Amino acid sequence: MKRKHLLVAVISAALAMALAACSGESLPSTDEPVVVTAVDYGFEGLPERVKVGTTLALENESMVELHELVAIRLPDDEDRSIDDLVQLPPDEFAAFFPGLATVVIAPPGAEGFVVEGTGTLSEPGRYAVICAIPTGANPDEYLAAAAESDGEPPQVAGGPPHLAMGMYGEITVVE
Ligand SMILES: [Cu+2]
Repeated sequence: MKRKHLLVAVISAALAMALAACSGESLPSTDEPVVVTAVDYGFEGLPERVKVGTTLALENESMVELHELVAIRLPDDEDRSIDDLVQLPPDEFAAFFPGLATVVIAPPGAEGFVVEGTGTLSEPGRYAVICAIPTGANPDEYLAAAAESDGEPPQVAGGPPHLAMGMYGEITVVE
């Protein structure tokens, strides 16, 4: 009899957990920043969905490359995939720049610091997340140029932007 009770309890608990998993997705808390890790060349730990008010932090695990996390809110009627969007010619992709929400930049092996916005995604919607640092750019040179460029993308020597190497993703921000 006791065994049976235990079994019922275990099954009920399992069922409750399964139901919880189905009904409410568990989104990260907005109390703490969600830490995204930059590697050569990609974002790790980028959540698919977050709540409004979530702050993104960036940690750069590369020992070579400077990385950034640029979050751009896409227009509501934009339904192309992020894979399609990053293939667009640069001048067409630039049409999304007015939706720029935040930029966090992180030197090699270091934590990031915010250079645009606050790191917080405060409007619901779909966001493209990209890194546009030129491949192989000298981190110090880039940071110095960025400090003087007044918000424009700094012009420094380097190869294609990291997003062309696959360093991009997307986040959906929900109420
Ligand atoms: Cu990068």
